[in-house]
Amino acid sequence: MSAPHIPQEQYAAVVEKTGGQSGAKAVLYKKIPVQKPGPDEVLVNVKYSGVCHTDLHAMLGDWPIPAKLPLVGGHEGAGIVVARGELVKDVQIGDHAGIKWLNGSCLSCSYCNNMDEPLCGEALLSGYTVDGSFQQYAIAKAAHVARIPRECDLEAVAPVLCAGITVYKGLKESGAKPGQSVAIVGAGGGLGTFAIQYAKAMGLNVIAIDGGAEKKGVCEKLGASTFVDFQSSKDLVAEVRAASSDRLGPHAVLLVAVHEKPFQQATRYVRARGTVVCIGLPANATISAPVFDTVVRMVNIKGSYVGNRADTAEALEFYRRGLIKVPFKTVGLSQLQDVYKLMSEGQIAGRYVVDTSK
Ligand code: 8ID
Ligand code: ZN
Repeated sequence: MSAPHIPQEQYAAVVEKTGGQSGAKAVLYKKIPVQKPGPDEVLVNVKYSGVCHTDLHAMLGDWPIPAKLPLVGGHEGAGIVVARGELVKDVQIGDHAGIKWLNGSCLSCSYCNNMDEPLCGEALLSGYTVDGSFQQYAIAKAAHVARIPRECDLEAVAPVLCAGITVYKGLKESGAKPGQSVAIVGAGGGLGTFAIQYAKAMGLNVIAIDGGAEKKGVCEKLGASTFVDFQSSKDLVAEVRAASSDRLGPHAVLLVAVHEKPFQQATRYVRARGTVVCIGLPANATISAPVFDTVVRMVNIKGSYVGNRADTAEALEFYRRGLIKVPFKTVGLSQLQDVYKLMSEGQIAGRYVVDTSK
């Protein structure tokens, strides 16, 4: 096979300044140079990339750690390997591969050794500390690049690379077992819709919480047994409790919303001995719960952060087996700004994917 042609320049969506408004011109669609992979890296010709709320947080400067500038965001990039460094042996030119949030890690610290590589102090983050997948050619460490099975459609599989992996890991962290109930908060959004599908595939009963008729329709279609509307509910805590089969509340709660309030509510409706898993990352938010209640109801509150390489392979395998189907819309990379606008207004049911060729 002849070596793929790699151009000198490519189109990318570039953020030059964080902390501004999500309005016009926050993202520039322009040509930038194509980088060369280092010895342990691969260059992926990104075909499609999902748009995660994390990309919007990065652009707005919502979080306490600074993003690189100028920044090419994106961490749900699905494409084809077109070049590799001289040390890379197990990824071939032509392989289908994914640029995910964890772009690289040291592979030798205590966290990496124990399969907790997202906790590595040297972790490189796609679309945050290194350029990500909102460009036609992106780099990742070969050890971390996701191996996408050939039969998976690159457009539809792209959002699995963050949304899918993250909620799959969160559900495992929740300890919920087949037949038990899980409440998914923010269920109509990107992570939420994937969470409904993974939870269903794992044999869980899903209580979906989000707002509005469109999200209700999507959540029910994906398999939620109950939808609780946070915008119109008179007593959300009572409604969520009542939705579990024995009315004692869900065994687990997956928080993927981008507001602080639901983080405070969840500890009130989770059942005794249940687990609240925090995944969403609203700006400047804290989580607090009454100590008395937490103790005497033995409530477990924890965080969950993306997934390791094994979680990545497992989440992709659920997708390959046809168990995960989530609605998505595709637009050109040049329209990323419009996607951010809809996202900041809470208007997206499911995920948006950008096509890097347009
Ligand atoms: O590893 C991680 N922990 C990780 C990985 C990936 C993403 C964390 N995240 C974070 C993102 O940074 C973001 O903060 O998860 C959050 C959700 O990302 P997303 O799913 O990409 O966002 P979205 O598509 O905008 O969905 C958010 C949903 O929350 C609903 C909205 O209506 C929307 O559907 N929502 C809100 I805002 N407030 C709500 C409330 N009070 C609510 N749903 C229920 N109750
Ligand atoms: Zn993400």
